[in-house]
Amino acid sequence: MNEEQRSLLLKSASLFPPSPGVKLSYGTAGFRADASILQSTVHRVGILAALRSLKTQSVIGLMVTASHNKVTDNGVKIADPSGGMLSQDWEPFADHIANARDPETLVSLIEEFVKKENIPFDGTHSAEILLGRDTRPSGESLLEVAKQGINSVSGAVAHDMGILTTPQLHWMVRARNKGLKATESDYFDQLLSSFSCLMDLIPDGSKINESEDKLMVDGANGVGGEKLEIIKTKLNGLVIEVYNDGKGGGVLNEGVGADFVQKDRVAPHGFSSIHAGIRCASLDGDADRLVYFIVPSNSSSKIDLVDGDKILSLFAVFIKDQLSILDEGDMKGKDNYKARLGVVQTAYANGAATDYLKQLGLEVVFTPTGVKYLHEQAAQYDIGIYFEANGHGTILFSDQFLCWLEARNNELSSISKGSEAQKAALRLLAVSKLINQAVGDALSGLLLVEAILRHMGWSIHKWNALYQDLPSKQLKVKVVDRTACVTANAETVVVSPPGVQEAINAEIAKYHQGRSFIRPSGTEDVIRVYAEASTQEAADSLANSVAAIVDRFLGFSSSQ
Ligand code: G16
Repeated sequence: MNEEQRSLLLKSASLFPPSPGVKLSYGTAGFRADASILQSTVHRVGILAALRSLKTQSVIGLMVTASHNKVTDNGVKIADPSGGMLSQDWEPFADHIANARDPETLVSLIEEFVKKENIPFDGTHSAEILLGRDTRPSGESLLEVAKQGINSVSGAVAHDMGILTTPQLHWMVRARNKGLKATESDYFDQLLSSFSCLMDLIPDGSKINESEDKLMVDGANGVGGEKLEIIKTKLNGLVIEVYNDGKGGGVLNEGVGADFVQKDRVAPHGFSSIHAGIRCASLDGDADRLVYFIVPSNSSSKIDLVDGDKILSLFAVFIKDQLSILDEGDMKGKDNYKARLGVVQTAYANGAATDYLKQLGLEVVFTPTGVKYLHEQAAQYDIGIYFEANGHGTILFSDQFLCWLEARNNELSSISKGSEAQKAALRLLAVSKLINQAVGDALSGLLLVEAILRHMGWSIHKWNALYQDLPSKQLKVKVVDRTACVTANAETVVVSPPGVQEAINAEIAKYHQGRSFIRPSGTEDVIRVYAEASTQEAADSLANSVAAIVDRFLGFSSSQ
């Protein structure tokens, strides 16, 4: 690093000193905390984004968002050249620089890392970073701070893409690095054209009941509702009404949004028994999660939740069907490519969902919570579908499979144009364009769900009846230090503190079909508890007992 660069970094970093006593870690989805203490972190992540771009010689994304967290929180995360999450080998460096106590320590950490990673940091290489933010009030000023971090690296250029959903920014980064068109209107065009292609390929006779036609969407008072308003008028054959679009004075994620709906099992603000039986969906604050639900006619009851597991199951059924149509057509063809289809879940997946997917004959694998883990695993297949129960997920297609599919479609269109096999190939190609392959995306996921329901001629009730969820309950417990809880085996076993897992096992043994696990949250300062059992009462009771164990071993009373 030359002197000029060093003094640029020192000067810029001295403007954003870290908040005393704050130690942050690049968690499940980047850094998250109360927005008031994030300036120094965001500035340093700006520097990190520039270094990542120099190292990969590709466009990198930086998103300012705290997704499902409360409105006063904010966060920052990096999108890698593929559009996916920051490579996990860089996370320790992210932690080190975020927690460096002064500009001098920060610069020596950078110097050391640049040398170790062999990053071209001599001012002769350029770096490019796309910046986005959600609608949080703190977003605009934090994004300016990120720009200052980026500008303190010579040769680095920041492009402010404005207010975006998180998945839009990831999509743009992926598109830019593939040399494709990458503006917001390109994103909308791709979604709209592939959706309309799927709608055009719906088999005759699978028309849905007209009264089922309307979709009510809860926009979480965030950016997703705003973007959905833009595209909904251009969707042929689908009527969407957006509630909680942020313009009516509601607060982001407060009593609204996918996280609230999925965890509390109640209808979001604005939804009542007048919506009973209608197909409803909910996005989270930055539109990277999607769940569906049915409001009960009796306002005191819980909603019927159609969660990420059911979305995964719907996608899996559809894709499996299309692959078998293609296979039948292929009997006559020369090339019999056997696509490997796999699904990825986490410990939060309802036991009934996993059983259902296995009964379909699918390969099901588990990873810890966090899209970065699921995504990596799904990329091992020709078609990998991953979903967390909370509504985060997408479908990945291998380049090799897509190449084969394109070729097969061309061949079929010359020998049997309009055949069922060719339609199946076209549908799969359309799915690969509609679904956001960079990261889970509530908007593109919603359009795919809608197109598949039309294709099947299914109502939300029929979809929901694919299998019946085992009753479950989620709780969160405030603890002294959540990092003291260490888990293994895709978060199903607690390895530390000693004795916790044995105590949980003893509780589980008391319940028929009982299952429970705990894990430290990566986005909030809590330990999460999940429990499942044969009745709701039993699941609630198991969750409460396990929460009491967490409190006993890790809670504030344990430290006295
Ligand atoms: C983020 C991650 C998700 C993960 C969630 C879990 O979601 O992107 O993959 O499921 O955190 O949060 P926690 O670790 O607190 O349970 P989001 O929507 O907040 O970005």
